[in-house]
Amino acid sequence: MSKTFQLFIVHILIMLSVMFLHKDNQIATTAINPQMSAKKIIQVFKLEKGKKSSVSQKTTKVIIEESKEEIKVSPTEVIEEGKTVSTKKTESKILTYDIVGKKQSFDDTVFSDKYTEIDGVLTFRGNQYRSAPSYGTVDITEETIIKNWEFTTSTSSWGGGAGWTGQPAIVKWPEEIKKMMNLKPKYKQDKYFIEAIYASLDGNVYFFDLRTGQESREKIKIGNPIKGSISVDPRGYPLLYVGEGIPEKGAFGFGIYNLLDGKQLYHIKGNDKNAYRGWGAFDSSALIHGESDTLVLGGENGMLYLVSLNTKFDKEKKTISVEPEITNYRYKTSKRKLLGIENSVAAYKNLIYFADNSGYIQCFDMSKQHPVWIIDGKDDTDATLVLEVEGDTPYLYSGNEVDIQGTKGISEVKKINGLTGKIIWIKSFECQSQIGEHPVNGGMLGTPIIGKEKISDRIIINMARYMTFSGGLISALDKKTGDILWQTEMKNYPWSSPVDVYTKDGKAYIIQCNSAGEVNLINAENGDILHTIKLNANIESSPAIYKGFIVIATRGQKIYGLKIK
Ligand SMILES: [Ca+2]
Ligand SMILES: [Ca+2]
Repeated sequence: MSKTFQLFIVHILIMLSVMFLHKDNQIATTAINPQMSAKKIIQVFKLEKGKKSSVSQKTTKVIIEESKEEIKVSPTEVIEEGKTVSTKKTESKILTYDIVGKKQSFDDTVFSDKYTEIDGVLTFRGNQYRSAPSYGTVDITEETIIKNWEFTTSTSSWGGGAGWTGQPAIVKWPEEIKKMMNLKPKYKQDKYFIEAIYASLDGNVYFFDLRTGQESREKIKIGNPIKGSISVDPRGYPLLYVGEGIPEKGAFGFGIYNLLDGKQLYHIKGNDKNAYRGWGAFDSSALIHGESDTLVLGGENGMLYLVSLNTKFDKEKKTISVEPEITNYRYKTSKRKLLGIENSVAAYKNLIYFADNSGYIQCFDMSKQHPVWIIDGKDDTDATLVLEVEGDTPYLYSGNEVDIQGTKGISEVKKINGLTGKIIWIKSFECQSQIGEHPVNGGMLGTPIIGKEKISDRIIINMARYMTFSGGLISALDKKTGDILWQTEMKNYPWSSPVDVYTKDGKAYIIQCNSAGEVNLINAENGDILHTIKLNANIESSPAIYKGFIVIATRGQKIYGLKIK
């Protein structure tokens, strides 16, 4: 490449980012959020000549001054150098924090676009953006759902089947790994074998042949009921990560399991002297950054976990071990003081995103180990944030529950600039809630869909207890404006996340389950319900889908294998 051409490319890039940021700014001035005060945005663009590399570095400075807004978005400097995002510590007075545990560097933990090296759905919503709950395309001719198989779990104090978020993993193992594991012999030889792995409220993790529902190996007895969603190592290593939801038997926390023999390799106790809260559950589904051998996880004790796994996988000897070293980010907020991360953290490069029971949404820089921004999400926010990169900027979508607000309130769906915390738009939905000793909250508990292919202009969200006590809503919102493109009301509410599937031509369908045990197939272009089948009980958990094969559990002790036709 000639120097002139390089400069030309750099200029084009800068022009594009100027246009993009200005566009962002324009949207902000017409934002629907009534609480937003006038903002002054100063943008400074500085061009630096590349030192060694042929690619010039781009420096973008975004300073946001706010007069009245109660939560101050701090001046943020974003410098893109290769893969990492460089940030400044938030100046918000709402937050005090420190880093505890082992002092270690996570400079190499920079998530790339590709989450997993193997096929399948390996963590809650499939990737670090939490935007891939289905794998592969599907041929849809009849627009119906059929039941392939069902399996009955045992029970614990919390019953069986699965609860919220309760998404299974679906994995196509590499041949060499398959042969090492404790699978039943016939599956080791079967090159079409796909494994579905489901953690149950009964305290077990079950393994199935996706096509038949037959158990593909011995279950793993965790002991404590599991509410959250398991993760499988995205490197294809035989490692399983399981967060426990309810203390019932033995140590309570988060376990790492060896899938060669089903044995526990390591356990993190959730009730930790370093945590500000004693509740030790992990509903959050782990993210693994394979290259740097790092695990990232949210805890209901209020701490973010940054873990060097120190994995040793000897393929010759067929052994695997981990020796975790744990660093925690812990914080307190001055206003609402409810601690606990129940959502599964999202990641963009070195930035980690999560929300908490107080409703605060945060961006944390793993490299600098400081919070970058914090904003008020209005109310308890357990639904996992989803992320999409537009140009060079990650945007988040989040929605809150109706919980702290009382029996009636508003769920706000927000689009947020992931670099600055600036709110792009807000859309409000009136919902109800069951609060008190046995809460069954309304508002947003399902994780939104980031539309792709023919629905790439929209996100799909759902609402529990919408307008009425038991009602539900599923709706498509314009990514740019938050405008409602369609909305479909349901008699029964969804805690279960909607899942998007696509045909080879990019036509989009949605699977949406609800509290009456209904599984709906929905046309993603207009919200029409095309087909519904009814399972035996309330579905709180979120399905995972592999090439049209749906795996989903109910609160009624059942796990199902379904198929879209
Ligand atoms: Ca919560
Ligand atoms: Ca809640």
